[in-house]
Amino acid sequence: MVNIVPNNIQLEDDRTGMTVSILKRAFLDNLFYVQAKFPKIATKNDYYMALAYTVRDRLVNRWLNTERTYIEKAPRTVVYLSAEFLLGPHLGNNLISLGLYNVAKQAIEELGLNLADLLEQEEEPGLGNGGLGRLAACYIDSLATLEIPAIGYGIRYEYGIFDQQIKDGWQVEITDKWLQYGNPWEVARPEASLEVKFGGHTETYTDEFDRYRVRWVPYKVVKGVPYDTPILGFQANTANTLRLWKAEAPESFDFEAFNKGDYFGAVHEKSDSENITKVLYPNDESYQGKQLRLEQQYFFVSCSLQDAIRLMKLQNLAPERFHEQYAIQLNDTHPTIAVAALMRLLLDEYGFDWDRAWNITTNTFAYTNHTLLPEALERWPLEMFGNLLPRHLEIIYEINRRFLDRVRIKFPDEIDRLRRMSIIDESGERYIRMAHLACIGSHAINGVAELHSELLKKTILHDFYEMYPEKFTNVTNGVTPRRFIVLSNPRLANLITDRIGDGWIKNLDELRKLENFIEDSGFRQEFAGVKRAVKRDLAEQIRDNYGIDIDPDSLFDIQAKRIHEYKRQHLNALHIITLYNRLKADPNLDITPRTFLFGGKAAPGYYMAKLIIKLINSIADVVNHDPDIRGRLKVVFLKDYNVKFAQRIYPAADLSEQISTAGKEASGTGNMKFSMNGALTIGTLDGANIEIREEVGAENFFLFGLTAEQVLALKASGYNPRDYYESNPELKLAIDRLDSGFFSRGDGDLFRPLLDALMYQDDYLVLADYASYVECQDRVGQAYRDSDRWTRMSILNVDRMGKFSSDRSIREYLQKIWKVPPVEIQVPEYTQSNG
Ligand code: GL7
Repeated sequence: MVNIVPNNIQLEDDRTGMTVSILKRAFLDNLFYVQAKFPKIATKNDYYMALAYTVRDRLVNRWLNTERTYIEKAPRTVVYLSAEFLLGPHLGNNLISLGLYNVAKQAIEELGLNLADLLEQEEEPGLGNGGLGRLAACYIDSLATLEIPAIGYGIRYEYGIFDQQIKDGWQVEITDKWLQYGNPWEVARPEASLEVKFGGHTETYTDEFDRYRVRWVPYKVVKGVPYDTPILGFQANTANTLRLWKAEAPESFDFEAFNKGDYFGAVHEKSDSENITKVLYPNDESYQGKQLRLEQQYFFVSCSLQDAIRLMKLQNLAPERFHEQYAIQLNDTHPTIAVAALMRLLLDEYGFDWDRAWNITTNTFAYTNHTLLPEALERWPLEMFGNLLPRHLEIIYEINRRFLDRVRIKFPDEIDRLRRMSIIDESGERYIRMAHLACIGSHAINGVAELHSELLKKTILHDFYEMYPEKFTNVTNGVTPRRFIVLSNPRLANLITDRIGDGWIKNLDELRKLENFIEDSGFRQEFAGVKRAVKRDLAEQIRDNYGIDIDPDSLFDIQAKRIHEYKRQHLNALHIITLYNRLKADPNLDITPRTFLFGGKAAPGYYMAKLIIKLINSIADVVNHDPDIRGRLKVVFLKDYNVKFAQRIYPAADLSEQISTAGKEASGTGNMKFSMNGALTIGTLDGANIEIREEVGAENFFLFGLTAEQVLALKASGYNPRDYYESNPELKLAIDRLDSGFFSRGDGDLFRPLLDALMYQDDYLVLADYASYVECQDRVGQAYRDSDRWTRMSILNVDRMGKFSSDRSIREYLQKIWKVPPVEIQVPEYTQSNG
């Protein structure tokens, strides 16, 4: 582990010191006083908890001083509103940020324990589905590291993303009880609870100044209880807060109902309220128009806005300065109800007139779009929406009325444009279109990679681009190198630091200094040695967990991400079948040995994605056991892919599969994490792949497939997937073998739905891209044989990843959208009188 000696931190005493002996003492104290265990009877989890509290104790001083500074100085603040934060385990990350990793390791070892074991013990907070939620986690890491005043607001789901098991090759979902052994990183703040209203109706009245006002009379009220988690910057004193809201009933009993004898009803209502934050919706890139989901969204948004205003009161700031105080980012449309919610607060609770309220609102919000997939664009049935949020519906009508007046003026006589742009979709059953509300209520709109931002302007948000071209911008995604290199790949981090110092961790562009070492064969050997060692570790883990032997010298070809047809895990599968078929035809064929690893969850209701998992496992069954193959191909579907496991996967990859249909993957972020760890990419010109290829150089990237434009043109010209099947013998054989039941013990029907979709529809152009993909994979196989050349390409991938640090993304948001300056946090010595 890189030994980072904090040079600007002054808060050691005999309780919170950072030396080995003080840490040992503190650890044992926490085991005794917090976990109430002697070492003799302590479980591994007790030890984990004791260490977690020991680390947390060393964070609190920074955290409280950050909070205090923000209250005293009232600096402009970023608010990141996100329904998902896919944080991953905290312990290792906090050890690194504090510069405590090596000392803690030694302390733990001197106590006869093993740090890796304790790190493994942590249940990760899986409060997100995939890239979008993980992005939010990377962004709050960078905000703290860059010393930006920021608050993350979200939902404290009692059950995060489900745990995935595989039974007979199929995915089975298990509830994620991540809180069952306690969460040492959060602090409940019940004293700061707030109330959220739902349902009911509105009334008008005239206030004491004879003004017409509206009052919302709700049907029910739910309590929002904040749980705070410190988010510590790397080598910084800033510890920002992630505040997640839990729903509770306002009173433990409804006494009226109780007195009437309806005990059951009263208790039932309590559990009803608590349902709101019970579980994360496990859909990625699609929404279900479920009322509970809308309740979740409104619940956390309402709590967060009220909380932000309350903080302003503590800072002696009036609500009319809201937009000066806060830059609020809407992480996709999930929190977009905030536009109407802030309007309602300003109009109804604070008595502002419309124009003033609207000016504040639109200057506050900015909207990030994360997908072009139509099935992900949130729309709420109007009636459901109105029943749940009657006052917000009225406000949305008024926003829409005023907005359409402006459209009419800018584009006279264009009825169809009005229909297209209206917040209300009236083409059939009526819906509220959340993306339209987000565009109208925000002063900035961005996509998450260059191509994606361009496509937004050309396609789904084209009308809004014509209406407000000045609002549109791009901010290409980034990922934190702290978690995804320093923590997950310590061998690589040490090698880099050994050559260029540790400045790269905070300034990833410094990785370019590695180029000076590319002609140094000693360096290249060490670099290759790191990869080999990491692959060996993973191979060992796979042997222990799956009983499958994989060859660490084979090419590790990895696709790890949510399972989705547009991400085309089945294209990868067709390639595996093709290699298998070649070996069956000629068992002595000289091919590059490969290990294909897959990881990823399917949305529980997404049948085709689940069938793809079954397909991969079925292929694995045949390929791994066929003696003709002689171990030259291995296929493993790694169950329960999550952040913790991702941290092991990225460092071990030789080849990163980024093979989505061009135009479908908004950005991707796994692509960046793989590349940072020295994997070469096989990819389409999609999302951030394009920018990765620009950075690393075309010669260090394996490109294949149709471009986004060609995809559209092919579809427009009448795409017939069967033609590709008929004209490509290898493709035909691969599909025929699936169709014949060869990979499913004779059951020719098993994969029929998937094959039918490919042969008759193929929305994602799997067959159209097959030949190009296989040809490109052949080049990959060849290239891997020249291991020195491969190592050079791999080094250049690491070297040129500076752009993809989330620090760069955050700087762009700050510059283009948020305009929030950093605030340095002073941390005085801890003394009893502090506070
Ligand atoms: C996503 C995109 O699919 C992904 O390409 C992007 O990297 C990520 C973060 O911007 O956002 N959009 C989306 O709805 N999900 C994503 O992961 C779930």
